[in-house]
Amino acid sequence: MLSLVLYIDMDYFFAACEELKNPSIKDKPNAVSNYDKEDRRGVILTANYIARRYGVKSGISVSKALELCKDLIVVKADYDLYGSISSKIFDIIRSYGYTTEILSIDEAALNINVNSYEDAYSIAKDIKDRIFNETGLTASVGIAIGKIIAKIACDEAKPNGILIVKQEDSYSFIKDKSIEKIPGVGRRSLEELRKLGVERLSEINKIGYIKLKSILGSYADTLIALSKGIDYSKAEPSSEARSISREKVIEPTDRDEALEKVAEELIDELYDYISKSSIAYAGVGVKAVYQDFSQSVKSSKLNGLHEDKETIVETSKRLIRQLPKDKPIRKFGVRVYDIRSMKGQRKLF
Ligand code: DCP
Ligand code: CA
Ligand code: CA
Repeated sequence: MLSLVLYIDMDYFFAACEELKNPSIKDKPNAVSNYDKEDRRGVILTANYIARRYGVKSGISVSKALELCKDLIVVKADYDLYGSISSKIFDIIRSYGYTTEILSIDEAALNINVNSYEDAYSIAKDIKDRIFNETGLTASVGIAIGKIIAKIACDEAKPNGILIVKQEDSYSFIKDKSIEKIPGVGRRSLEELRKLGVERLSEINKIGYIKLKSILGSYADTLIALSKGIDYSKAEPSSEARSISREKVIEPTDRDEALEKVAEELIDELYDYISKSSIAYAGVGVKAVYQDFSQSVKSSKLNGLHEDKETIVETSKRLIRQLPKDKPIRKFGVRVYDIRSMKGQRKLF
């Protein structure tokens, strides 16, 4: 049995979302900024791979970007769009049932136990394909013994690739990496290490331990191990419960019947999604947001896993009756939690 980390990161995420919204910009250099194109304060947040060929990248000013690529299309960031696409992607990733750590709006790490590297590749391919089929976006995946090496492998697999670093290749893969490429080494530490003549990871062993510790703090031990090809870091489950939800702003109401109707609508949508994705659930919850923005949540842990719609409908009806209704509810949501993908299971039998 191989205990591996699968690291997944979306390709040019914000710009890829913008291409979904407006496909006509897809074959042109484009970038996303926090301000309109004309605005002098604008900074590039990301760029598609066509624009990157001109040197356009996150962190540079919009005016600098336009100097590098005069035809660059600059789109103002639409965080609502990125957030909703991101939750859809994490729903898909979580539905596989592996211990999952969400690391940013567009990346996650999963602990996978497999019998072979071929199996690990199949999982990566399957997740990538499902994300692509359901959102139209490409992701890259790195697989290795630990989270740090897997992330670096993921970076090297970009765009739209899968890179597996086998356990026995960890050391040769990592030892000559530029320290700039190692996640978790901040700009300050980078400068200090460079001053001491360290450019590649294995060179950190030239510096005394005390000195290294003064630069990197507790991360020094992790990096020393890493420089020898050892990486114990695993996905740490995100505190956010594994769940899938739908919610809606409604005509303010305090009536059970009105809420039941909204619940049915939301459940139609939710069930459509989970049945297509072969997701089973072991809990159902409802959420009410009141006109004063206070919230109330009720949930019910079920006996074992369920895959039907009726249980969600009946349980949420019961939970709706338990919600305080001393003030009108303006937003209502339904969720299923403790979810599990039944896809793998079916394949096994
Ligand atoms: N982002 C940002 N500010 C930054 C860096 C990134 O707002 N300084 C946003 C825009 C990115 C998103 O976060 O689309 C994800 O960041 P990544 O570092 O993963 O970069 P991309 O997904 O854009 O590109 P890549 O294909 O290299 O992962
Ligand atoms: Ca990304
Ligand atoms: Ca990322």
